[in-house]
Amino acid sequence: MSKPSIVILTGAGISKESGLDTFRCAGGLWQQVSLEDVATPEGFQRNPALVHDFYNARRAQLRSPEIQPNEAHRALARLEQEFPGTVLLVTQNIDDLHERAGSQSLIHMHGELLKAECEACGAVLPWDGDLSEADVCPSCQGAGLLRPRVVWFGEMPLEMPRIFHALEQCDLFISVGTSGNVYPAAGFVDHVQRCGQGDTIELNLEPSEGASLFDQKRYGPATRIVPAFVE
Ligand code: BJW
Repeated sequence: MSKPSIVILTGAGISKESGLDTFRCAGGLWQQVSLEDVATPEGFQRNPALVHDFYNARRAQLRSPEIQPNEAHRALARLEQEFPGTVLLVTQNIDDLHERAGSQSLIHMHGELLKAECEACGAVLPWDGDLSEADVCPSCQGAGLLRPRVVWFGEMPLEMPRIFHALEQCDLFISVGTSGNVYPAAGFVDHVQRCGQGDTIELNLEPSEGASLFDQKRYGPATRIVPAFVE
């Protein structure tokens, strides 16, 4: 890829109007389940069945016909098509709505719901059905060692060197639909301010934790403010 001059970070807020719950909004996922139980390696060790149930239900929901990319996902895909080679989309979301909208220059820094990973051999496999302790890794035949390909608290997010490099080089950093509660993504705006030269803009329903760090801010539902910003 040539130098990405626009880096876009997205979070759960961009998929909210597609019908997927956010984590920290009223009624969000962390009010439905305990994050210590379902989003930490320790929780998975303690009770793998509970963790598989949580991700199996989210995988089934993602595959249901009601869940489709929305105007905000489509606007970001158009931006990439209009300026080929200049956009890097970094999503914290594990859904596949950006891909389905047409984005190609995309990093899933917190993993992908439709993939499994073998804890024994490290193989990463497409996985669109239920996952359980009975499943066997097709690469190494290890049983009971497949886990969702997602990044839990205490684990290293994916492709961090590439992301930090892009943040340092970019002319514009756009943050969409994220609360700014979870690091390292919450620190990207600060990284651009300290180590880069790009302008920074927040597009969100309401001010995030790091809102004061952004040069510009626009607030409202993603399906309204993202297309308006891109057009
Ligand atoms: C709308 C809308 C609409 C609603 N339109 N907007 C300091 C430095 C570094 C690390 C740490 C640190 N302090 C603590 C840590 C450790 C920890 C951490 O951040 N803890 C915090 C709780 C403090 N971080 C980690 O452990 C991470 N690993 C790590 O740090 O490794 C070491 C490292 C250090 C330095 C550099 C590199 C590495 C791993 C974090 C893994 C997070 N995993 C999860 C689960 C993934 C799988 C799954 O989906 O189940 O990721 S947790 C969850 O939170 C998920 C999300 O991606 C993530 C962020 O949530 P997001 O997207 O912001 O959603 P919400 O719900 O919080 O916000 C939604 C927003 O949308 C709101 O603002 C709404 O207003 C808005 N909204 N409707 C527009 N219609």
